Order: sequence, then structure tokens, then C-alpha cells
Amino acid sequence: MSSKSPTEQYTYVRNCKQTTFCSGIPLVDLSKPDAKSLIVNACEEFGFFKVINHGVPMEAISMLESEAMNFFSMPIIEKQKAGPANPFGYGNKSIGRGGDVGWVEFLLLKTNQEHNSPTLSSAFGQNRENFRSVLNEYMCGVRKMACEILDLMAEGLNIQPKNVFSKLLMDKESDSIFRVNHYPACPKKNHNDDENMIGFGEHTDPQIISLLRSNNTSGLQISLRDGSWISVPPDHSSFFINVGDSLQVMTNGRFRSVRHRVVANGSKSRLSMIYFVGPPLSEKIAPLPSLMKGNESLYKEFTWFEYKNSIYGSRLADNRLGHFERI
Ligand code: GA4
Repeated sequence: MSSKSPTEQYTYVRNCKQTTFCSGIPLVDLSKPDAKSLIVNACEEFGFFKVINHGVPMEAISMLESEAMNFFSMPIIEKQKAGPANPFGYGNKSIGRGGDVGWVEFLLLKTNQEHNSPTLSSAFGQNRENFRSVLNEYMCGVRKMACEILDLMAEGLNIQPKNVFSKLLMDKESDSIFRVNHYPACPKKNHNDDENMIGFGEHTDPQIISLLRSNNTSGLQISLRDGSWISVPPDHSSFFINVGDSLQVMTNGRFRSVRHRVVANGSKSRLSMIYFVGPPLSEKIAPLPSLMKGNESLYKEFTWFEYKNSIYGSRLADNRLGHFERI
């Protein structure tokens, strides 16, 4: 255990000039014919884009958001009945096993399991059934959108069959997870302070893609190619898509796994819900032959199981793909 007190373990980031609100985030309207080419361009340049006309019913979204808010507003002793997040359940401040700490509490859930574990039941009590049905409705909608986006990626990249990516999500062994993060408002220490407490430290997601939706509170920032950070203007009715490490490998580096982080908001709490599309554990993660065009793979071969094992205990900010790069 570290000898630092919990508050000393938090990290702060300066609200530097680069961290201005940026409206240059790629925007994809899923109902338009140019969606696939916009998606490919966005994944190459940013590894990140915003989606509108996503088809996830607004009702399912707001019902899950209110269920989640009800959960997080319970006394800590009640929430802890659903913890620790080891690996699934309620977690508070401590992220992963490498010692990272953030101004955040969260629920981590498996997507293809009945949410009837004794821990979750005791925390949700009477409300368990309601939570479960609202969660399932939301996840069905997001899975459908994820499938559509993954097929558009394959089409945009001219890969046959077009379900090369989406079949990993549709596989009943898909190792996908769902995360709800709650970042309480974090008042600044001094009135004219230009530092923000880190809610969730910088990292890339290990999976294929992540589909994020939040309430209207800012906090999410992404890192651009030149290493600068930009804030993503919040939009509660849209989804934000991140390219993860596995998709970077499957496209042999053509798509970029985006580094991102969340800074705590000084006055409003932030709630985000993220669906991480993970392949089955036995899946070989390697560049797709049709994308190699005579080039060598930039990565050594590994399965999703091996990758997951190798990242246990890493720090959030680590370059986890580094171990698998061919030099
Ligand atoms: C980042 C994406 C997902 O939230 C997550 C995280 C996981 C965790 O919270 O336990 C990790 C992190 C995430 C990447 C590196 C390791 C594992 C914390 C950490 C330090 C659930 C995931 O799959 O990888």
C-alpha cells in the first residue's frame, strides 16, 4: 500500500491553452450514405467520432440514466454491497490493479450475463428487476448500433465479408463489458485555480471499439496526433465512439487507438455509460490480410486472452501495445 493519503494520490491537470473546447470532432450521421467514408477518415485521423441518428431509443437512455443516478445517490455503505469491482461490481476511486486513483465511482458489468449476482442484488434490492430490464433494453440498442458501425467500417475499408468486425460482437462468447462512471462535482481548491482533478486518467481502451454516452456535463478529453489535448463538448443525445487497441492491430495501425481521459467538473456531476466491444477470449488479434497489401504486420500475434492477461496490473497511462510491436 502506498503511504500517501487518498487525496495525495489524485492527479491534477492544468487547464492549458490546448485544452480548449473543440467543435472539430468528426461527426457521423448514421442515416447518411457518406457515413462509411466519414467513419474511416475519423478513425484514421482521430480514432474518435461522434454519432447522430444512432437509433438507440431516447427512452431507454433516460431510463438507464435515472436508474444509474438512483444507484449512485445511495449511501456508500449500500453501494459497497455491489463491490468490490473484482473484476465486476461497484468500485470507488481505485481503477484497475496498478494503483491508479481517480475522482470517480463506477459499476463494471459483463454484457452477456444475467445481472443476478448476489452482490448486485443486495445493492439493488427490490429494484433489481427494473434495473435489469432497463439495462438490457439499453444494451440491445447499443449493440445494434455497434454492429452497424462495425459493418460500415468494414465496407469503408473495402473488406469482405462486411461482418469481419461485427461477428466478434455477435459471437455469444464475445468478451464485451459495460461500465457506468459517476464523477461527482469536484469544487476547485481556490477560486482562480486553473487545475482540474483527474476523474479517469489518460489511457487507450484495449477492446475493438467503445461506445460512450454521457449526460450534459463536460470532462472528456482526447489526445490528438501531436500530443495536445482537446475537450469534447458534451452532448447527451449523441454517442461518442473510440477506436481501441484491438482495432488498431486488426487494421495494422491504419486506425488509431485514441488516448483519452476525463477531468472532474468543478460544479456538475458527470455520468457516462460505456459499452466496450471485446472479442471472444480465444480470438487471434492480428492485422486482416486484406489490409496488409504486402506490408509486414506491425505486431506480434496474440489472442485477446493473452492481451488481457498482459494488461492486468498495468498503469492506465502505459503503452500496453508496446510489448506486442515488432521492432
Ligand atoms: C480501460 C477501459 C475499460 O474501462 C476497462 C479498464 C480496466 C479497469 O478499469 O479495470 C483497466 C483499463 C481499462 C486499461 C488498463 C488496465 C485495465 C484499468 C487498468 C489500469 C474496464 C478495460 O477493459 O481496460
